[in-house]
Amino acid sequence: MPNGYEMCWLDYKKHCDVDKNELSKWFSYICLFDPTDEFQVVKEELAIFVTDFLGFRPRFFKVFPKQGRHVLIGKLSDLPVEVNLDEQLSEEGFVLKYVKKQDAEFVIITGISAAGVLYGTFEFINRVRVGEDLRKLNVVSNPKIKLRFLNHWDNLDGTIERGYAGKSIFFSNNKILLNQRTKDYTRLIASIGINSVVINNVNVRHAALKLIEPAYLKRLSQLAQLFQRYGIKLFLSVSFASPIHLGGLDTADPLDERVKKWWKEKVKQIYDYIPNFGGFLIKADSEFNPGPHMYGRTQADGANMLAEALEPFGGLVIWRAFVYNCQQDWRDYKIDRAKAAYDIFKPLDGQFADNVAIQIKYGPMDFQIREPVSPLFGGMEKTNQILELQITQEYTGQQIHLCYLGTMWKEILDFDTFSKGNNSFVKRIIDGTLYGRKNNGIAGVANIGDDPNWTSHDLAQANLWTFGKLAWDPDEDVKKIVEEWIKLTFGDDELVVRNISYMLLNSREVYESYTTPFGLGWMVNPGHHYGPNPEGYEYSHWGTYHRANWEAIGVDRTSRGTGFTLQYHEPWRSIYDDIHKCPEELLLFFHRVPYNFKMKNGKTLLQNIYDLHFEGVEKVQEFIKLWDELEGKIDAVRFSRVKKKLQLQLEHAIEWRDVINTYFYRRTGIKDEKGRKIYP
Ligand code: GCW
Repeated sequence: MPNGYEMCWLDYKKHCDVDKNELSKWFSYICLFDPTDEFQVVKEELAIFVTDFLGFRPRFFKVFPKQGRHVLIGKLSDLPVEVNLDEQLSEEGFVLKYVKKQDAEFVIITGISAAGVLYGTFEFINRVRVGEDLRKLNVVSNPKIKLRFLNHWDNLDGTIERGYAGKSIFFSNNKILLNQRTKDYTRLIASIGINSVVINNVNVRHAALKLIEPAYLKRLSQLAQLFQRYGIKLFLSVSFASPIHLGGLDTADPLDERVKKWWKEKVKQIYDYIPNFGGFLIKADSEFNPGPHMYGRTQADGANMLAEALEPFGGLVIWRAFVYNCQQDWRDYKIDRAKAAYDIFKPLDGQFADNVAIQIKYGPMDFQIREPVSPLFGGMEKTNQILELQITQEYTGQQIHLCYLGTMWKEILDFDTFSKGNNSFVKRIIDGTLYGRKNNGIAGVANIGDDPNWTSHDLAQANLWTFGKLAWDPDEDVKKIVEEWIKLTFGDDELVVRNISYMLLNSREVYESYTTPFGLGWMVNPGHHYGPNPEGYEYSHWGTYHRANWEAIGVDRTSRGTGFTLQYHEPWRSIYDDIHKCPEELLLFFHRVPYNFKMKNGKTLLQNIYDLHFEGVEKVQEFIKLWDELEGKIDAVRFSRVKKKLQLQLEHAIEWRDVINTYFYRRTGIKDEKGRKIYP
């Protein structure tokens, strides 16, 4: 750890069982065709890799060799050999290919752009590390999703909203950090194909309001340059009320000419400093942030005004759909927070400018461990859409609990909205194919901080890795993604791969089982959102109620209740509407259900809740057993770090189990059939 932190899957010293002598033959002579000098970072990466992995410094040549084995790198148009492609290459895509030419053998890394070649280099390194036969290399890979975003919720004082892995790597004491770690961060995320980054919190407060002032723009331009070398664009979260805070205006009304003019000048100034600036991410009219509703204008009025300012420079407006009334009265049974985003945005479909994309949280509420997929995805055919996921584990165990999210994300991506008949999957909306739109994407709220291992829980690195992999290719198999990560991170010992992949792939269901059941959500301590509190949000203004009484629980969101189910296309509308057809894992999201309701396994709802909570704790015990089997097979530092997390998880899972079971027992007076300990 020369710099005081580790490099996750990019630690090239960790390795699988490969013949390094054989491999060295390929790397002693690397041919790099780089007429416009764009491949500095490719060279650097290969140099780090060969030095750390094979133990010598590679040399780079521009002369085409006639014999021997070589790595050959360059843009497709610059290569001295012809590469036949089975598939068309897109701008960021790459090719890895073995070619034999007379007495020489080559593994070729190529693409159309420098970014493509860089992605190819990372992929090539990964394949070498897991021992793939280089003579069989034949890969054409194009990213399916255009905008692959990380959103950081970092504040300028160095804190991170919903961050569980230390302090910000971007900001400290209201200053922008730019150091070796920034560069290594950039390497890490470029290696998983991220091409867009928002570095600051969507809640733009205090010093962050001034990020778009010259005092910060200068340094931001250096950061943007670093990002650019790795194919990444810098975006900023800005306040909709900036014309008031920074421009001295008395309004931020998007239709006011002075406001429009102010933004146009501001955007021009930003591009003077940062010519490749990506654009703005906006949280407007949401949780006390200003927005167009304050002036009686629509979300489209607000977004389009900014879009007009950014358009001449090719900039984008990423506008969040997380708009709802957070000042609700719990006594009001008519209003349903789940309906808000659709109600507000659906009528505006078709009104947003082409350089606006609406960023939609995966579920209609807020990143719970189980929610239905937001109906808004199927509701806006004429609008660019970005799917927002939370990599940081706000409601999913805060990087204390093992909770691998790839399995959940896969379900979301594979969800069929039926908006244009069968196969109208979310992944086909955000890859642009279903609605034929251009500026679509996927965004993950980052789970990293300045902890030595970046994510606090070592196994939470798998979430970041998986996010990148699914953003590149939402059709990729999660099991494969997980196994590759394990091999690159912990090596390829069979037991290591088997146990860790079992733990990861089952962890979401396990976490779900001992926390809130059947899509109910919440039940957490208010504010920090950690630990069980069955009525933590029951009488608050946030609109997140379960309304448990002595005989039933859940909110009726059917056509007979709040009408939320009507926002879905058929057949979902009818399926969710019917208590007997509704997928059971979402039962309490859609229905108000008596505790003695018979579920498909013949047991009552309540007995299922009890059972799941007991079983969940047992599964955590099993995880600990599986982890213990790996002692000595992975390094002691990470072994014991994860062990400690698992022990804490067990302790806290027991707390969840007992609090939730006791809550229901006290509400209902119904005993556990199996007579296990529930506190009276
Ligand atoms: O879930 C809530 C979080 C807030 C967050 C907000 C959002 C950044 O508790 O911390 O604010 O969502 O997504 O805007």
